[in-house]
Amino acid sequence: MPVDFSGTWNLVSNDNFEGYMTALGIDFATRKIAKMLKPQKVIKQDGDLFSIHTTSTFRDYMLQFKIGEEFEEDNKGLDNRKCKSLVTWDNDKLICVQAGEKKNRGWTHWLEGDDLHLELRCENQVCKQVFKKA
Ligand code: VLZ
Repeated sequence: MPVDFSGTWNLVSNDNFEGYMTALGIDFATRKIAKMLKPQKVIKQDGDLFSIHTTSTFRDYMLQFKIGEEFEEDNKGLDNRKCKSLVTWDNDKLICVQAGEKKNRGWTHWLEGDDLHLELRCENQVCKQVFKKA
């Protein structure tokens, strides 16, 4: 296993979350609230099994998956569009492809020093988030 993402992580920067949410078709009022949030991620990594729990004062999102095993993702509370998701390793990066109605949808997690990085992609928009260990 290349790296361990396990832990509780607090958002410290969030670049172009607005663009990402707009690409997902999130309405204006929801975007206004969501872009003020400082979500926390609780990641549990046990071999090939992961859970990523993103929590905030407004909404929570829970994801569980196994590396290399495609699953149906409902994106409940986000854009509510179903997609087929697949998470794989690319060296020390965790890459998720979310195949569905939206082109180029997915995300990448990696560690840089003590920080957790996340790139969220949808269509031509890229959101860049950085988290620090709680
Ligand atoms: O994260 O795909 O760590 O799912 C934001 C909740 C959750 C705040 C964003 C409410 C999920 C937003 C990002 C209302 C529109 C994401 C994956 C990678 C795991």
